[in-house]
Amino acid sequence: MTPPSTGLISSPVTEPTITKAKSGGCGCSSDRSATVEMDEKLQKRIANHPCYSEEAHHHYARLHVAVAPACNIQCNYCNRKYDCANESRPGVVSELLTPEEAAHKALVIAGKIPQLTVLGIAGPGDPLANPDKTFRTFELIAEKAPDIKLCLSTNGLMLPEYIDRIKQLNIDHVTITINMVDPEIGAKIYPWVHYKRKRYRGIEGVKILHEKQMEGLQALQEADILCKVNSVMIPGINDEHLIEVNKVIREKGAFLHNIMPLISAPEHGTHFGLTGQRGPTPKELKALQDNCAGNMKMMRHCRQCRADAVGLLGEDRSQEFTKDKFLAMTPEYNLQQRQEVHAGIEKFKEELKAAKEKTQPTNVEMSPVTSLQQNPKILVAVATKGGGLVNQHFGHAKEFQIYEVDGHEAHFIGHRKIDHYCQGGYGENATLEHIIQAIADCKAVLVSKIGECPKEKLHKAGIQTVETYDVIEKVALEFYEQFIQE
Ligand code: CLF
Ligand code: SF4
Repeated sequence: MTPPSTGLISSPVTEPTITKAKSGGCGCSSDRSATVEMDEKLQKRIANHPCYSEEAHHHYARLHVAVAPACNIQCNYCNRKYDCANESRPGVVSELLTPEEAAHKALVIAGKIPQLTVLGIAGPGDPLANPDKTFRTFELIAEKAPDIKLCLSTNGLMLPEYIDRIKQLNIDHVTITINMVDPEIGAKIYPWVHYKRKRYRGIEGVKILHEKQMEGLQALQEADILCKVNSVMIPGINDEHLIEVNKVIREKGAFLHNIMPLISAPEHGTHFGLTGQRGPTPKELKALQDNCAGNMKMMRHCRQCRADAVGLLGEDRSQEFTKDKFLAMTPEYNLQQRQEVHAGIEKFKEELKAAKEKTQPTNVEMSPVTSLQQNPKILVAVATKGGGLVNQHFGHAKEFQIYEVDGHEAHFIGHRKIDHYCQGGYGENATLEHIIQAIADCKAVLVSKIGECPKEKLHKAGIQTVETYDVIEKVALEFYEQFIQE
């Protein structure tokens, strides 16, 4: 299998080396998310959008341009010194751009990172509270780079107002952040809403926000624009209520639901950070996502990225393209070259699919041991640079992708952010302890390479190591077979 020439993947597939840890209990108990049958047309609309398609996020990149500074509501998890926390990691500040600077940046990056397929506007405030800047940016991109998909993320307050403009500009993907469908609950999240030159406090403002969000959702459905809903999970406030939110948004035609954890730290200076409101644990988040998965398709690969994010979802290349740097670069946007790269990625995806199918136990004789057990589920952690492959050194990973494996299927359920183990070539003991804690519920870590010292410590913690360079699902299923037999 030859990976596409995107600079992402570059070594041969090798035989895996599985190194064992002492056995331990399995921390996983959730059901698989519902699979939604999609027609071909819909598949095509999401096939290269890294947020709307989990598969695409291994191969395609997105760019956010920070052109929208103002906001028209206040969320208790947001400090307005920083980027919009509805679509960004809290505590991050992006460099503000004019629409012209944003278009220049997009053309530079579309040339340098040809796997870039989507341009999103997600802040640093609310894009629709800055309609002139937002729509001017989209116009410039549509004119100069017609193959780039346009994406917008909003709190929804002004969505009904701009639906025609959105449709006219061919913006096919819109996200609304909906944290409640009950204004009583909303009053604990939003202290005020500024609508049509007037500030409304408490429940009065929340009712307006709720009404506009529902109208916006309906309008998107009628206009046949794909809608993703983001919800911030706030334990004790809207965690149980999000099940109701999930039902309502599904009925109103949302395509995808992305439940994100509240990130709240006192140093971010948000109301929730300062009052000690905690965020959910990974286990609580997964349980809620699993609970909602029977109703509709859930997004589990969100990275809560910055308003100026660049690259694949799991990587952050924004520092390579700061304003002083990208303004000095000449755009090298080349439609034909980009189409060739995308065709290469699609071919590679087909090869990956074929490789995965070959490993499916339906085509392979299942061992008697495996068929006797009722497919217990286990978790494995994967180090990957993208491309759907186990292809990253343990020491270089900034996050692990988590796969749930049951003997029939290995499927992505989330990611865990970690500190780099190798910093300046040295492994840090404290960092390793943190990594072990982060993946303590996993039975194995799948990596392209790992040093003897971390390997030994992982084994002591009950986590096996598999060293290989191959398709993630294939390696995970092979490991499962061996694990169960033992
Ligand atoms: Fe950006 Fe959002 Fe469009 Fe994606 S992000 S505007 S839909 S292109 Fe994606 Fe980032 Fe999560 Fe957003 S991973 S924060 S869901
Ligand atoms: Fe902050 Fe975004 Fe909420 Fe506005 S909508 S207050 S920018 S999190």
